[in-house]
Amino acid sequence: MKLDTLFHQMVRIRMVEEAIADHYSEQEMRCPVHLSIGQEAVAVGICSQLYDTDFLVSNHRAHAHYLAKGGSLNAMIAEIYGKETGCSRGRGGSMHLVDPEKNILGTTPIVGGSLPVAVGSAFASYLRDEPHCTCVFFGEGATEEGVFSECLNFASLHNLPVLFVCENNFYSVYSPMKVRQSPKRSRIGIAEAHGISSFKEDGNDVEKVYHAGKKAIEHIRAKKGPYFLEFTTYRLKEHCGPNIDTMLGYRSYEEVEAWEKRCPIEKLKKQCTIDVDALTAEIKEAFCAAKNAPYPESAAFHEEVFA
Ligand SMILES: Cc1ncc(C[n+]2csc(CCOP(=O)(O)OP(=O)(O)O)c2C)c(N)n1
Ligand SMILES: [Mg+2]
Repeated sequence: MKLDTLFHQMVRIRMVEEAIADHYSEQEMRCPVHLSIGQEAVAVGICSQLYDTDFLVSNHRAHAHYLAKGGSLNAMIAEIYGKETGCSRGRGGSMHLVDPEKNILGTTPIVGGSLPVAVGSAFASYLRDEPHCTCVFFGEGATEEGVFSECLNFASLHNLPVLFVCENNFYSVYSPMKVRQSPKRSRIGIAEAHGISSFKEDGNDVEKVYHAGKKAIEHIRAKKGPYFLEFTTYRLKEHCGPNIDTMLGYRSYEEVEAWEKRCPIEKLKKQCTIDVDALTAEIKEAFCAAKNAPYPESAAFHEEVFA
């Protein structure tokens, strides 16, 4: 994989999310958005190695994962605008992204809730003797849920082809790690204790992510069982919404500034080139199409909604 290609993917995701942030105050997107600005390298470094036939499951902060796996940009933007042309027919919003053509099974906003979906998908591949890998992205907050251990245990027990990717951005909403997990608690240690091969890496360096991902995915494809990766990274915007939130005081200006300097895109700008105009045009078109698309018919609104 060429570095230019990885860079292109990261910039595309960044530009899409910046466009979402720019348009958000128009109040036409009637759903919350959790932006991945600052975290793009993890999504791109991993998904660039997945085949279309591999499965993806993700969480509330899923735009980057969905786009990096090849999910339709037009369908995602239309979904955020609540339109019938959206990937969940406008019923789900930003946190319910799905693209069956790319085996993006879905994104679920219940913290930890994507883990058993992914393990179930990997279990299906195992039962059918199919060679596909299932990759699941989750935050470090999800490792505090009981279902995390249950999923590791089940995946290890059955040697399932599942890649667990933990994006450790050090916060769950406004709560830093130090009020939630003992500093002695090791997430890769927990995976290891379940018999799962694990590795921790810098998630703001796309080449490092790529190489860690390559080793993990090769392991899974060789039927050696599940793999757990933890990447340290940082979200530069607020937990939910388009703004910066440093004024809230739960994290310092110095901390945010230090991570801005470690932005995965900035550090590659001198080495890589891309056609920004083509990306701008693609994104503009997606927003125009979404804005002009129809809302679901009110009589059909209950269709495909399970309640
Ligand atoms: C079971 C559950 N508890 C609480 C929430 C509210 N909530 C939404 S996102 C979030 C933070 C999760 O943090 P993390 O998993 O680290 O992901 P990040 O937002 O940092 O990407 C919380 C607590 C939820 N959606 N589901
Ligand atoms: Mg987090």
